Amino acid sequence: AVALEDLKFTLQEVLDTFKSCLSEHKEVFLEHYVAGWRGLVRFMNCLGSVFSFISKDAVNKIQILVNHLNGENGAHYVTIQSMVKYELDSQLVDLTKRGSFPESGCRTLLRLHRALRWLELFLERLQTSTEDSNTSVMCTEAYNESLAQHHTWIIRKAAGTAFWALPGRATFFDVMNVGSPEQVMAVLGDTLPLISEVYQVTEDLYAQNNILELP
Ligand code: 1PZ
Repeated sequence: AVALEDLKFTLQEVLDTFKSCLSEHKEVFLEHYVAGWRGLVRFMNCLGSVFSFISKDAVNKIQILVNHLNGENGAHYVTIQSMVKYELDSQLVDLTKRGSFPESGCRTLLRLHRALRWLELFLERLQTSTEDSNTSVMCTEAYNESLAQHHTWIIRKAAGTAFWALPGRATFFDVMNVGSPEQVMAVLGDTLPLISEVYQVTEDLYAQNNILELP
C-alpha cells in the first residue's frame, strides 16, 4: 500500500529536483528532469480528474524517457546533451515526418520541453497575481502563448475546456503545500529561475541541432 504522505505534493520538492537538473557545465540530467516532471504530474493529479487526459500523456512521455534511461543504451541518456548527440549520430530520430522512431528521446522530450514553457509562463503570472486573479485566465493566456501553437484544434478545445475547471488561486496555493501565500510566493521566486534556466539550456541545444520542429 502507498502511504498518503507519498502522494502528497509539495512545490518545494519540485524546486529541489529542478535544482539538481543542471550540472556545473550546464548539462541537464535526464533522471532529474524526469523526476521534476513526475512531481508536476503529481501536482496536476491533485487538481482533479478533468486533467487526467493531460497527465496521461505526460506520464506516457515520462515513461518513454525512463525506458531509454534504463535500456541497454542508457549510458547515452544520462544528459539531454548526450541523448541528442547519440540519437542524431545514430540516426534514431525522425527528422521530417513520423516513421521509424515515434518514440525517440529527442521528439518525446521536445513535447515536455514545450510544456515547460507553458509552466514558466503560468508560474510567472501566478507570481505577479493578486487575490482576485483568475487562474483559468492565467492558464489560458500562458497556453495560448506557448503550447497551443503546437496543438491541433481538437486538443486546444479539450485543453481550453479543462482550464475552466481549474481551482481558484487560494486552493491552488493550498495544493502547493508550502504554507502561507507569502511562502508560496517565496518558493515560486526560487523555482522560476531554475525552470527558466533548464528551459533555456534545452531550447538552445535543440536550436543548435535544428530539432525544434521534430514530428
Ligand atoms: C494545471 C493545469 C494543467 C494545464 C496543463 C497545460 C497543458 C495542456 C496540454 C493539453 C494536451 C494534453 C493532451 C496530449 C497532447 C499531445 O498530443 C501532445 C503532443 O504529443 P504527441 O501527440 O506529438 O505525441 N502532448 C503534449 O503537448 C505534452 C503535454 C504535457 C502536458 C503536461 C502539463 C504538466 C502541467 C504541470 C502542472 C503543474
